[in-house]
Amino acid sequence: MPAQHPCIHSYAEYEDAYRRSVENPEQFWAEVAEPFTWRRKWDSVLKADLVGGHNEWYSGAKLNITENCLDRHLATRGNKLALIWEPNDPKTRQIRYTYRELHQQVCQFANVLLNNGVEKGDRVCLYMPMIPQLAIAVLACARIGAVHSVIFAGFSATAIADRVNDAQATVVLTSDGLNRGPKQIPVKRVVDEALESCPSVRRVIVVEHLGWPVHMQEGRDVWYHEEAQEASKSCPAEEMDAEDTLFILYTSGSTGKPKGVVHTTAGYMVWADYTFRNVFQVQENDVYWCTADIGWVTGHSYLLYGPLLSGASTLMFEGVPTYPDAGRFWEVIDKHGVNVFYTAPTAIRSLMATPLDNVLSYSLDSLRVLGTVGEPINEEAWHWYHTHVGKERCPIVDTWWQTETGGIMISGLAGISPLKPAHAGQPLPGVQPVLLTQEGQEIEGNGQEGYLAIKFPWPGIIRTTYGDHERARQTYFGPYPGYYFTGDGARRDEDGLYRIIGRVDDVINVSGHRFGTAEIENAINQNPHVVESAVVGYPHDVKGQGIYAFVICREPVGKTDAGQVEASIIETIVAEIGKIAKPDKIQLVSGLPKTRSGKIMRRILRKVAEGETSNLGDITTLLDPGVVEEIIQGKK
Ligand code: 6R9
Repeated sequence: MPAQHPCIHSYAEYEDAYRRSVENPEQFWAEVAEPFTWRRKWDSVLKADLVGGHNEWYSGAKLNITENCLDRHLATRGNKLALIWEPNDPKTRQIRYTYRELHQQVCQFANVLLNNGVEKGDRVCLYMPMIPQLAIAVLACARIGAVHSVIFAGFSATAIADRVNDAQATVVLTSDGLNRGPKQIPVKRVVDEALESCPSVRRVIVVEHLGWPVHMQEGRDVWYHEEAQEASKSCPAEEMDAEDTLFILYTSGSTGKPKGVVHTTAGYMVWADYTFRNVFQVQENDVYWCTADIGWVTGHSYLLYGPLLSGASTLMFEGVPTYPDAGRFWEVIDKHGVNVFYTAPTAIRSLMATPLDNVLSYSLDSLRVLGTVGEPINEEAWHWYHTHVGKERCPIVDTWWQTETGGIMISGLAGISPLKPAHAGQPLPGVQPVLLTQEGQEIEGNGQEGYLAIKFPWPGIIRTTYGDHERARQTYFGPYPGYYFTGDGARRDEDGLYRIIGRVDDVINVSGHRFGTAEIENAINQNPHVVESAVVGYPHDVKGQGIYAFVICREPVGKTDAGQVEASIIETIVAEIGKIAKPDKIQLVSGLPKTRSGKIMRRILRKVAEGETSNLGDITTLLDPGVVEEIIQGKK
């Protein structure tokens, strides 16, 4: 029998674990790590550095994360379902893999990678649909010590190329096409276009999914199913160092290009498992469903690694919440008897907007725990979720965390912590949040608001940004040396529960996806009509935040041409980043509000976008206050 992982069962146990994690973090995290499968134990639990950002956990330990996700469960859970796959079209075949079968699939895929020359430390980019082979391929990379970097399959060719080049990936995994609701998308074609500017890539492995004919480039492209014929279903796991890179995941920041967030092996593993089991309180026979795509961090930590590390049955869904109709989520829950359901506020808000019958016609009896992630959940959406989905019997865990934190940081523990709508709640053991003033003073006491920072490392903390540690240092550890800076603002209420207010930097959160305003502006500025642009977020009923772009064109644009120019700007953004970054509003302007030193005053643009033009604050420092009036007049 594998050693038992400690799990919190009551509020008193939470308080006790929290206290121990602060008083003696090294002993606490050594105990949590103990039951995993280690080839060699660590020399030191933690080397902390919240100034330079060089944090290390379990240094000297040797392990492979897939032995912990798969091999160690075989004796006790070999015939238990590990992965349940629900296709886009409810009438087509589901796929189910037991732990034993998933282990074989991962080994086989790992052998295909090895046979194609992939070595430990090589970067492999995955641009794939939400099909079992994506989960299998991610684990196959980890099995042989290759670094996986999953790129969400909605990004454009240019965005893929940026990421592949930054990671200097040698191999790309993709498929012939993907289903998204009623649409089919030729994924391989997008990859082909991207790879025209990616000299590092020497091999593309294509998984057949739609059965579409695709162009295969001689000497570079191979079919997975042909390669798999020769590949054995057993593959020893590569021995990895605790601090060897497990994956890179690109995420937007407030400046320039997305950065490659790096997570390493042991700390990430311990954190993903510990947070999963304690937050969701999953029971041995539960079916657990996280609706996130594996292209985002939530899919990494809570569709794949967390559940498999804990030996849970995890459901993976290929489709979208509204296909074939807006009852699909609830249909899937009834069909598979889902007990724990984890989704995003934006999905809840979009389903709330459809007739209530869509949800009321399903029993949802199996549900016991609900969760949300990605953005603040407004009270209305919280109550709808609690009443109509949870039938007032299921606790909701509102989980705050980030790509950079590797796993959940602030959240209730299901059925254990107090519930308060729109509040993430209390920190998990090991997490020491503080509120800072802009100058970096810690704000004491409850009923306070400030910049959210973390004052002690936790096992899942970002290790670096790929190829550029200085960027990580400046972004996360530079603003307030000695603290990890989150970029979020938060309020600590009278009871000490945290409510996340939103980003305090130039990051917009659209449907739970992060975009830097600079990133979208860079894309818009590629359009030949455009001289300059400024992008801000504004409140949006379904997406949380919408994208509002103010654009200055080269030539004055008449009313009749405006539509065409706007369409062309949208086309540019779709080509540079992808459809997910399409602005909700574009306003063509003749100037932008700038200070005398040439800085765009986004504060004013944000107010205009929010429609709050009666109180713009002090605009006397502007170079040309006249542009503000023009912008207000032209507001969409
Ligand atoms: C996991 C994930 C991180 C940003 C984060 C914050 C926002 C995430 C939230 C939340 C309020 C929650 N965010 N969860 N805001 N309540 N429960 O979403 O990672 O894509 O990196 O985004 O999302 O602003 O800083 P990521």
